[in-house]
Amino acid sequence: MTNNKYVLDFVKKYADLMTPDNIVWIDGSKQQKKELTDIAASTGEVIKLNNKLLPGCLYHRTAVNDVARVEQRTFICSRDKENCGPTNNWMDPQEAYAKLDKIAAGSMKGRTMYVIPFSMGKIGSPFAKYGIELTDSIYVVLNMIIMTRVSEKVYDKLNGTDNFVKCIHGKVKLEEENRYICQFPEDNTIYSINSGYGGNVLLGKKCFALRIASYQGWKEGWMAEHMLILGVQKPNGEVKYICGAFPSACGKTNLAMLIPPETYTSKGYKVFTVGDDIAWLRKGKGGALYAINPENGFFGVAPGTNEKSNFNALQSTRSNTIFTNVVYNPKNKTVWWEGLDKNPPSNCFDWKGNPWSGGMTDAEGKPVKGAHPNSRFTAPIKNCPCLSPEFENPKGVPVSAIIFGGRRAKAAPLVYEARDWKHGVFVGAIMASETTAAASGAVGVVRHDPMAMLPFCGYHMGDYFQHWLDMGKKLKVKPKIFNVNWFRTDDKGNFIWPGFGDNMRVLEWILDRCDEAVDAVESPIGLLPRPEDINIEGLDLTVDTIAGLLNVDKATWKAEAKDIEEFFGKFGDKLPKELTKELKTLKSNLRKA
Ligand code: SAT
Ligand code: MN
Repeated sequence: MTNNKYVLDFVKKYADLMTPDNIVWIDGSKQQKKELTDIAASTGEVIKLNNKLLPGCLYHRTAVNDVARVEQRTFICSRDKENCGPTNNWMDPQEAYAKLDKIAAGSMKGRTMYVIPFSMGKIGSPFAKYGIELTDSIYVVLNMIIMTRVSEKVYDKLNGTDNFVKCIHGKVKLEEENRYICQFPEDNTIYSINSGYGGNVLLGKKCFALRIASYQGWKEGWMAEHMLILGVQKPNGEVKYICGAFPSACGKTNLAMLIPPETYTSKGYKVFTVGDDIAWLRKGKGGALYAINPENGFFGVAPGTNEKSNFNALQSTRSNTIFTNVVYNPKNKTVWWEGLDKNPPSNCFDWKGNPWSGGMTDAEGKPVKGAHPNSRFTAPIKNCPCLSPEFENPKGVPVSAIIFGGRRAKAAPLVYEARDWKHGVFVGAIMASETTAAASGAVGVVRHDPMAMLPFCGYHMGDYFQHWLDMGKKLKVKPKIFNVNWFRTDDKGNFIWPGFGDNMRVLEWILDRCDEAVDAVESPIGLLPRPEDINIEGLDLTVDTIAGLLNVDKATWKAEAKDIEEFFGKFGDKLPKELTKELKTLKSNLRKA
């Protein structure tokens, strides 16, 4: 425990409001984790899985109405509405506290409140930020122990100050209509009620490490981004690091852990994972950009993960992992999800807890899915076979390239490079992607998602764009910026590019560009590879197919430019003039082309 006055006051304030029967201070010890697991197993909150096949693994189901982030119920409660910006929902902070307090009052009666001290980033690192989460869910405690560094050492690091993010979570009654995920950037506070789903309740993740941290980074001169971090080791032993921003459920985890095709591994190429979801970036040695992954685990999408698609992710889940909303097989106490293998089990229970067998169909003859499309695994990062030896480096890793990407059936080519940092910020700002099951709402609708931060930016996105431009001015060595799209489809709707490990072929071109080892060709939207410079050795594709994947269709991009203009219009005076200029350049390039 601690005698930090601010921590004690914080705990007391919410204990007085929510009136739990007990308060348990989480210390990060193995013993306490075991005790809590036993309690959760005895109440059915979790099921212990087969200790031989999946040692230390647990199974959990959320409520059926509580399976993804809820963006329409997520609020940025800045004092001035203007600072929230046009892309976030706003609530007045006083109104929000009053509203949530009223709903949460007395809600922990008969329950226990857990106090979780945690660090985002290695404890003591110059990047690290600390938080205390209050929750009435053991599932949340067990997940936080995997996803963050939970330890009493955090109290020492606070050194008697209130320099921690106050995170309040209560399940209350899991009511959809009273579900609120509120961020108070000026108060370093997060308040989340009526949910039990990961992204809404593991408050170190999106709420802190992106929404609150993006605001802190804006004020303090660094950046919090929705990015994976990977290292590519070349045959000469040199390792280069790449950060990649993609919307949720667009393959960040797969890219972060990719296994290069044989033509690369035989030459000695290797890929290392530093992070799969969040990067904190600062100017470091020599004026270069350095990145850390502030998390300590993976909260990955289960469906589609298998030996072939992502061997390293699957390996990461073989011990001490929590599976949420997948299929439970009571026969051998294991789990299954769509795409794990071609042998779905029988006599199981689906993510809703209903009897389920592989091959089951509904009244209309459609297959019944056993796992929810946004079902997840929470796995310790240390389990990852390709974890970078630099993962714990408190100074982070130097970033050579930044890639932006989304799911686009047509518009975006396989890869293109921004002409310079300013143009790169524009390329990130015009990102758009088809929506996925990671958030509630329609799936497959194209929406603007600048830098994949649309649901995660804790302040006005116009100021966020300006912050990107300002960071570029500060850096002496700027990473090159690229855009990729693995998801172009043919007329029948099939993906043209094989993706997964073969994305290494695109990374190679990107790294060659960083080393000035290959030329590029100008296009209206940026610099493109020559089709023959994408290595297709061992692939069932021709140079012509690559040329098609790199095609920039003028009519499509003219429509895109119109759409961007409309989107940019939302930001009014806060849109940096550099971006207006870049849009002008794009339009004039398209006219001239
Ligand atoms: O649900 S999370 O926000 O934690 C994961 C995601 O949507 O990227
Ligand atoms: Mn994410």
